[in-house]
Amino acid sequence: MVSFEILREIGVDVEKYDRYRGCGMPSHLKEAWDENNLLELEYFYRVRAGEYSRVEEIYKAKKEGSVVVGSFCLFVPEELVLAADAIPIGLCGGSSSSFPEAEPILPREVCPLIKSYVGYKLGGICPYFELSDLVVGETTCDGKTKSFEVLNDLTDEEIMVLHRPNTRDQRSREIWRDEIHRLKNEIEEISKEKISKQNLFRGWQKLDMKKKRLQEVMELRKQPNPPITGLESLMISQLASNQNPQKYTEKLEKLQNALIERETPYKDKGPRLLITGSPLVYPNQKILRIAEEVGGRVVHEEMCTGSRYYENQPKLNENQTLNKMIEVLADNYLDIPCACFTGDTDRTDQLLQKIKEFDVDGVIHHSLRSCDPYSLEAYQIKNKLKDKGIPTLVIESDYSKEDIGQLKTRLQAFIEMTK
Ligand code: BJ8
Repeated sequence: MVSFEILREIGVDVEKYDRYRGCGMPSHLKEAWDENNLLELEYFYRVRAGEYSRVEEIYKAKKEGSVVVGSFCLFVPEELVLAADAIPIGLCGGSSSSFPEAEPILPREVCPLIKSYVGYKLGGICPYFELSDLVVGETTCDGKTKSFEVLNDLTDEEIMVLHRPNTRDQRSREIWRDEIHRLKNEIEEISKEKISKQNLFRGWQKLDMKKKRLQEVMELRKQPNPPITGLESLMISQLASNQNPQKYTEKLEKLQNALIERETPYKDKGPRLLITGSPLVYPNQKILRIAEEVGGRVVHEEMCTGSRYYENQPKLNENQTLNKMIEVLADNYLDIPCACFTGDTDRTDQLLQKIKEFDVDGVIHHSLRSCDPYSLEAYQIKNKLKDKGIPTLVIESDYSKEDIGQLKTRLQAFIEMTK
């Protein structure tokens, strides 16, 4: 556990932090651990329970001159941050415990993810926010875009906003490459480190190792009897963007070896499910947890806290110029299959490919309440999957407990139908 002295020193409101931190080990995970414990999963459970925090490690690194770059979205390339020997960190945004801080300011119906991170910052509750020397936002959905203005107005946080185009045509690619150059310049300025092609390549290598390992672990779920549950997998993916890359990769390696020997923890052969849509940000596991509690086996998460994070890694090589590397990086990031794009928004083909690879019986399309990009694409995706004979359940939810009963009923009925 991190000491309150450190938290106080970095600017966290310790009293609120203590009151609001709701990220301890929830009972469903404790039960899962008691039933299926595997030594190689212990690290992930402990991080999930808030027992191992990175605050102290980052605090010490900062004392030695490192800088921290916080972000909320996959569109911010961690490679550039690592290239400057800086620390990339995903910021808090998955819990309703910070809502009371944001509610007096934001409209009632705003997306819970946005309400959550705005609340974390306004309340001074997220230590990673307070440790960040640079916070990078992005123009993805309108809610996020405007929320950074609110934070800029109400806090002393200077948020750099990356202008992500809404399409992927050539003109948009040029604009986006310029934006990535702008980010590189900003990181160089705050870190006082010049990003050379050598250190960009090294930064990329670190990340590539981590993402490849994560992908290999997740692909073990293609087996008829997956050696790891959806709940365990989500817990691991949710931690991917804020753990020490080297340590996380080592833990994944050990886990991968252990999973090769492990028998499936699933007691029943329930339908194999794929979940797609808005991200399930730590510690939110509601939908996936219920889907497995009522008998489903979630074998793939097509979301930013899932395969969008580790798939389609850019391929850099040492013979490329720095400009070429940045171009490859930028193009690759622009290809992240987020529903915020228009023009080629049809993500159905990619989903169909995954449905085949993971032998999926049914799809859960999840959107966070008030999330327009995902709730609007749901109709399109459901119809197209229906034409291919894939049952799809469209669910809208938030961070509250109020809809648990209703979700159980709907997921149970869906699983029965899929069987
Ligand atoms: S790359 S999915 S992390 S934008 S849920 S705030 S879209 S209203 S999170 Fe996302 Fe980047 Fe895309 Fe991934 Fe808006 Fe929807 Fe809220 Fe969202």
